[in-house]
Amino acid sequence: MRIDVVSVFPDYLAGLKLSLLGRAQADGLVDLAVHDLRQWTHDRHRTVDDTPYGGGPGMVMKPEPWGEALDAVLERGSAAGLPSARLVVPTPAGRRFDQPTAQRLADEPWLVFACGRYEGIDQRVADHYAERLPVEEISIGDYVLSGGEVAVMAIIEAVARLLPGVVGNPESLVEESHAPGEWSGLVEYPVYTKPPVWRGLAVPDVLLSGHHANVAQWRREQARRRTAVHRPDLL
Ligand code: 6GU
Repeated sequence: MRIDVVSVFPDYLAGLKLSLLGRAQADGLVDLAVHDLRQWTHDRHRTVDDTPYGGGPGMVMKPEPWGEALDAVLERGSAAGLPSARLVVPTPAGRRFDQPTAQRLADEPWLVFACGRYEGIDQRVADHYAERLPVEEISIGDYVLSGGEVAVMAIIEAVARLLPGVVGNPESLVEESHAPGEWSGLVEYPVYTKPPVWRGLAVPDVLLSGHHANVAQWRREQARRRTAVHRPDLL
């Protein structure tokens, strides 16, 4: 999968070079490029924002640098022979991101992320590109971040670990929270490792019993209990 990210804080995305995602890039499973939006400004102050039409607080990102940036990124990818891109615009006003959305994005060959800052990007940018390719405005939850960078990191991490070969043992994707299949609609059961007693707290006996059916039943009960307490909306 090819991923392009455009941001005024490209260094923010440096974390994507680490851990599982760093390995995925080294292995050639993910080809990730981060671009500085200010490359596509032409004034001395490298201006990317301006006051909102209609008044109100804050600043809005100007459309011209975004147009030049996205044209360049899309042109480069097409020239390299990539099939069509999907543009993702992170915004608290977007559609809520969830595991099915992560799976749907993981099935795409090429994702381009446009990270807004301030009060957001001039709406004409999303509207213009929607005439040229699929565009999705996505929110990662009901709270406000100062910019799209952290949201994009969350989305990319959720998407990349679904790509074949990125997670070493694909079975670990099966029983985790929000996974599709027999565990769908339940958050994950609690997990334990050695030692058997830590600070006076013992690992539940059933997990040491070696009785697989009882372990499976206990885990399902625990997943249901946790879901009822933490996420009654899922039941
Ligand atoms: Cl995608 N962006 C920003 N700035 N805030 C958010 C968000 C995105 N999702 C939730 N809050």
